[in-house]
Amino acid sequence: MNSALLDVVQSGLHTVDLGRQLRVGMPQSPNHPQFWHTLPRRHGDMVRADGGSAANDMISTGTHVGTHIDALAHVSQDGKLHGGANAGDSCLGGKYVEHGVHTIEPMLKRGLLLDIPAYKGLPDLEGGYEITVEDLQGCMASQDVEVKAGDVVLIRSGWGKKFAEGSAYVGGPSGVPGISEAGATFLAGLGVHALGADTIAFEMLPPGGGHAQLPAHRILLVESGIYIIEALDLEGLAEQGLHEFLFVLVPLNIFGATGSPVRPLAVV
Ligand code: UVW
Repeated sequence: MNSALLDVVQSGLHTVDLGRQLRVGMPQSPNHPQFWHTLPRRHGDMVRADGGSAANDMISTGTHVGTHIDALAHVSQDGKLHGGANAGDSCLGGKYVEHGVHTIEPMLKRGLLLDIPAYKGLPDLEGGYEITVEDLQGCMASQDVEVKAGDVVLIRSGWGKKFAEGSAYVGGPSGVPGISEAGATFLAGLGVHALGADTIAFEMLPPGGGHAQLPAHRILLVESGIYIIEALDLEGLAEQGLHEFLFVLVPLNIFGATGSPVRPLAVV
């Protein structure tokens, strides 16, 4: 092991878990198959001669459930995936060979938190609030951070506090705060590697509008090749005032999948 790296590890690293716990009944987008977890074999069902037994469980889940990453294959526009590939032709035997989640390299990147409510002096943002380019620029200036090409930028709205409230987190009548077309275009122009947020669909959902239109998904996944990470827990970073960190994320290597549950870490 590289001795400088060993020194860093031995000196002790502080990590913040940015992933949500996966639990049956947790809030999730109505667009995706529900998370389910069962225990087909309990202790005692098969007991070995020495008295030992093993419990084994099983999960069934959409890949865009809990904290997760969207692969570029997740969204098409007018039948085309990122780079112009025909979405129909790219799906071979039910697997997106070209832009599936297996094509996402493990991420060890500079991570930045843009804490929008802290910048605006609010406890959190209202449902349906569109985070503007001015908000993003003002927040960067107030935090004294400059977004650079290759960064992973996490946008906090404060909406993540509603995760424990179940359906309130999903939005519905209230909508959900987030960036929209202008914010996505601005951030894509900075050359970021991935963007994330503490909400269910990353981008602003208008009140009552559900997931009818997702312009930021189109701009990021289809037009720009930028990954999206959703349903992050950003409260720990905000509470500790951590705005810059090593961002670590490893998607499950599921061949041809459109996304993957993840448990990202911020390391400082
Ligand atoms: C939404 O529900 C829109 O999330 P995802 O981007 O994972 O489909």
